[in-house]
Amino acid sequence: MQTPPHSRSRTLRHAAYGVLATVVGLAAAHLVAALTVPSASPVLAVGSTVIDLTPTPLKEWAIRQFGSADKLVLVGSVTVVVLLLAAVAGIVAAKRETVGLLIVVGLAGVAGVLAVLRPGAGPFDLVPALVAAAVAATSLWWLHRVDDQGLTGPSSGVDGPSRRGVVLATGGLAAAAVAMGALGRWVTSYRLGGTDIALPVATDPAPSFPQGLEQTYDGISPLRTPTADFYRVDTRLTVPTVDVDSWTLTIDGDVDQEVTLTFDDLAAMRTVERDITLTCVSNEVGGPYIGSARWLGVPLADVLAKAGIDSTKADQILSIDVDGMTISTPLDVALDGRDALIAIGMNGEPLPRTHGFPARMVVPGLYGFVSACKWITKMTLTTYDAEQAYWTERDWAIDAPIKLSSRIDTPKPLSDSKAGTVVVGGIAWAQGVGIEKVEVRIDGEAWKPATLGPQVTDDYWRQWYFEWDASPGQHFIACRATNKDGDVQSDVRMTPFPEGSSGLQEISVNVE
Ligand SMILES: Nc1nc2c(c(=O)[nH]1)N[C@H]1C(S)=C(S)[C@@H](COP(=O)(O)O)O[C@H]1N2
Ligand SMILES: [Mo]
Repeated sequence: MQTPPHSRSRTLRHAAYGVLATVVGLAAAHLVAALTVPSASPVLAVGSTVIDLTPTPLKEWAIRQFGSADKLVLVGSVTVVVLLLAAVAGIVAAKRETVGLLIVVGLAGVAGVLAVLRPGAGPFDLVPALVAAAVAATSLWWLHRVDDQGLTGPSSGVDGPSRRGVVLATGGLAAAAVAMGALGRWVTSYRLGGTDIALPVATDPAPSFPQGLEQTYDGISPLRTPTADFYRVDTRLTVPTVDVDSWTLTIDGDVDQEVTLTFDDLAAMRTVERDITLTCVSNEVGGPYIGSARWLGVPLADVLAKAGIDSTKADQILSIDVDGMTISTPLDVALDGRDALIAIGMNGEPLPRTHGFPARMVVPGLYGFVSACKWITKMTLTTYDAEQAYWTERDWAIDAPIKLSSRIDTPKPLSDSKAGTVVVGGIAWAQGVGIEKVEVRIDGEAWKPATLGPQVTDDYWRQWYFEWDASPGQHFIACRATNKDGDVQSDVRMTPFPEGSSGLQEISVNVE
């Protein structure tokens, strides 16, 4: 049996009502989320959950297929599925209004549940979904009233419902959706500084990343530091908000010609992906100011070459951030072949604002205060005699290689453990050289070798663990690292000032 044409157009019309009502609801929710909890916007909450649940091989496939557009493809697919269901809701609502409305509310409900289940979410994360449900259901209900009125009202005719009424209602709702969506986007980018830029696919990608020991042994730092947990050290009280469209990076001073690059210029250059461990000079032995990430960036040498530095007399790169903060880097060290980068990506995302959006320097093997300039906007080729950076003026060292060191992550100092096998574990680092060996010492006795975790790169920390047969009582645990050159971590205690701490970490624990 063939569907009569007017019935088919009626079905299509109601499907469109369902889609429109849902879009209006999502837009309203997006705006409310932008003003409260941006990540609780239904599309994002569902999208993030899908990303988290996507198995790694599928994720890697998507990244290979779509490159940096993978998130776009994902959010797009989620949207398509939601809108198909919304169309079904619209069609159902034409016959059984309550059921249709319930489907719309149910869709929003799923988003709400997912938003509340997100890590770190609170009850407020439910609000955008509630708004979506209310606005979408009300819109659909209202569209039905307009549609009915058109059908039975004075102007109804061969064309079906009052064209004017329906056109005005749908047009008005569509305009409201666009306005709320755009406003929500603007508010979010205003509040977050708009770091949602597309990154280039690395010309030279890093190899696949091994599984870390943290999968097996609780308490050891994850092999890759989640961006949200990455230590942050800078002189700022508030984080700079940089508009990527007007941001530029200038190379000047003792160069052949001054050069200014836009973000797009930079992103269009050869990009490399590198696993590198950053360390802060203020880290005490055993301290927290160390983190490891996968960085995407342009080799620093390529950036400097744009300005031409073959004949430079400079011995220093003086980096300047968007607020005039200065950080110096020894030029010969930066150019000695190590993977010095102007980084624009961290762990597969644009740099977060706290870590230097849109671009920062990363130099493996140098403490952050003489290399890792965040929010970088200028590199001046100059000499240490002519100009001094912020920390140089405060008498910190100018050439500050990261010292070979190690840290006990578990057990925690002064914690209680049960007698029997206790896993002692942590990390060790020797950027540029690599870790050869980590040893553990219990109660001042002989050093015993720990088992090392996977090797990532020599610029990356190494996890380790040691199975200790613990007897009741108070015990002291120490660790020390040896690098691939055979150098053993120094037991000479030095303070972070002026060139980084040294010494061995030794903790006391209680065994019951
Ligand atoms: N603009 C700017 N960049 C900066 C700093 C700063 O204060 N301002 N601090 C530096 C220091 S001391 C370190 S250890 C690293 C820390 O980088 P992170 O906050 O991304 O971990 O950034 C470096 N870059
Ligand atoms: Mo630092």
